[in-house]
Amino acid sequence: MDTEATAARIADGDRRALARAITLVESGREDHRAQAIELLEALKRLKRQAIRIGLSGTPGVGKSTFIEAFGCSLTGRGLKVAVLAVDPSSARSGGSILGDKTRMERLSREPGAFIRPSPAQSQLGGVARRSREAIALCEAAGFDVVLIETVGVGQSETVVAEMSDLFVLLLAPAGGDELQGVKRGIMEMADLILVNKADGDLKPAATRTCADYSGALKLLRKRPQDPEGFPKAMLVSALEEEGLEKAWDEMQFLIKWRKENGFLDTIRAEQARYWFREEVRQGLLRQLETGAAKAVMERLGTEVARGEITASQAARTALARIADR
Ligand SMILES: Nc1nc2c(ncn2[C@@H]2O[C@H](COP(=O)(O)OP(=O)(O)OP(=O)(O)O)[C@@H](O)[C@H]2O)c(=O)[nH]1
Ligand SMILES: [Mg+2]
Repeated sequence: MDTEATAARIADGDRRALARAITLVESGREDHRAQAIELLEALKRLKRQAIRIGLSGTPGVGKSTFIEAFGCSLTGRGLKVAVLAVDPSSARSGGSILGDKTRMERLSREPGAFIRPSPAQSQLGGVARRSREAIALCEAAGFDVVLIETVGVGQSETVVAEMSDLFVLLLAPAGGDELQGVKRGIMEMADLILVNKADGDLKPAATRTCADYSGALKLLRKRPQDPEGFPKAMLVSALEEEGLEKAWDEMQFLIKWRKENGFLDTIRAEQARYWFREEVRQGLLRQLETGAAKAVMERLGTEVARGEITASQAARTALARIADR
């Protein structure tokens, strides 16, 4: 691969070059990894930035419908929109969230839109790196907005929040008056809660749910990166395309405020530091999987089990030997 030429094509907004580069960052092969890193370094020089919006919600809340409608409203404003997915659960049928690209038929036909389904992968660490790098590629390709979708079933929200400028939680109207078992930790990550399906018969329930969450958000500890009134909860209907413009206005307001107050840069800097540490951690864990490391662990483990050596002493020896290699 000619890195400079590929970088130039991506910078030009060439979709095929972008798609191929994403395939490259998804690859686990050592030589591909080296090429990917070189390409990302070259593209970093462009210093292009998109608004990165993380979007999470449990299955069925309307993520696909929302992304389709919201994405189209953005392309309608002349913005270029990329949609990526973070899906740690390869157990899902087909192993890809945006496998339902057909359900985003309208958006996928928009010339200003780029939709990339997630590959079937199981390991969250690998998915996270691939997603971060795909975001960087989309930014270099000149997209204005990158939407990162994840299905809200566990740790994937944290992963997505750690690579977004803005984290949106999509909720459906609750049946009763109880909060929908949304974990406090996830609420604390949200910048904007959108209660979807605020239409037809569901409207009263949606309105109640929205009021409940507005109240709950006010009880959270105030974060320095938030202007007055944030995080906030709002009503939308992805199906009837209601509230989407308002949601976009709120997002823009928040981004602008954070930019002007220096938080956007500090958030990104902290995220970069987080991912650097995370990759080193992952790399060290992978070292444990090598044959030599396994042999050391096995041998010392046996000695510990036999009572010949203490666990602490064995751990110290193991770390020294593995780090030595
Ligand atoms: N009434 C109403 N129904 C909606 C709305 N948005 C989505 N739905 C419906 O809710 C169902 C699920 O919508 P999806 O967009 O597929 O939900 P999802 O979150 O992508 O679901 P998964 O991909 O399974 O995680 C579909 O039948 C949609 O038509 C809305 O604003 N109002
Ligand atoms: Mg979906």
